[in-house]
Amino acid sequence: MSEVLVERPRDGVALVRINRPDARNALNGRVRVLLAEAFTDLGKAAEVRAVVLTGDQNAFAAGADIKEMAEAGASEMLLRQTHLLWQAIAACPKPVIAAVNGFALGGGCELAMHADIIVAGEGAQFGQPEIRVGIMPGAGGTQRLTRAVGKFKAMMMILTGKPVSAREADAMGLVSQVVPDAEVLDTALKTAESIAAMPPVAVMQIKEVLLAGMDAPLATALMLERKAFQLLFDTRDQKEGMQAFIEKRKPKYEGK
Ligand code: CO8
Repeated sequence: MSEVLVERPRDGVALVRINRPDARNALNGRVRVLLAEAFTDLGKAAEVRAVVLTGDQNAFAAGADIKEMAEAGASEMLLRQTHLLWQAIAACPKPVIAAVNGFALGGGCELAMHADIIVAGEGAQFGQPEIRVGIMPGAGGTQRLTRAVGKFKAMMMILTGKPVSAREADAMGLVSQVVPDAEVLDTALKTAESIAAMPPVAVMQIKEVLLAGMDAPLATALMLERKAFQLLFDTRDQKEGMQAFIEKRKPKYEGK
């Protein structure tokens, strides 16, 4: 069976499942290629409006595959060009919801942070333990984690390698929602389904502006927001949404 499974469990929703249970879903090269391909395809598929990314009950992903890196040299790591594979996930224009049970460590925590929303089970653990195997985060951990939780929590996690519980992650702003372990996937799918029912152009503009704006000066970010807001007035879905409100009926969005 493939190490990454792609399903369409609900209307407008794709489910991407990492499937290496015997290795705690460690991200080997093959998994990363398959994830990049899946997100590239789903990003282009018009009928897909939201994506849920998950692992299994024990692990979302326990990091990059240590056995594949242990003997590598610096130039070999450079030539693997893995940042291009991560970029394919980051560039997905559709909202991505990480459904996290169990371990989200190292590259697994970084993968979860590529998502737009993180639903965590009560037993989930988030951490950047790379320091314990002689390295440091290499797929955005020093940057995305710091942007999410601030310098002091990020330094604590990355310098000690100690994982935090789902509740601690929630308190520091690293996850969107904590639910009982058994409800993680269903909660993520329901959230994806509700986003999939929203006007898709507005959804994509919100994701693009929010992420691009985080890295821009405030005035530039506000301009990005204004332009995207204005652009939406050229969509049929804006006319439909407002007309439906006025006529007190449910809107029917077309994605145009
Ligand atoms: N890589 C390779 N194999 C792994 C990994 C991993 N990250 N994690 C678990 N496994 C394997 C184990 O080796 C074991 O295999 P085997 O049965 O053949 O011995 C199997 O999965 C089950 O693991 P455990 O027996 O250890 O299971 P436990 O439930 O007792 O423990 C843990 C689970 C706590 C997750 C433990 O396995 C662990 O500590 N794993 C390593 C976590 C870690 O250090 N992650 C960071 C890796 S480095 C990284 O992610 C760098 C990212 C940089 C970006 C990428 C750029 C290329």
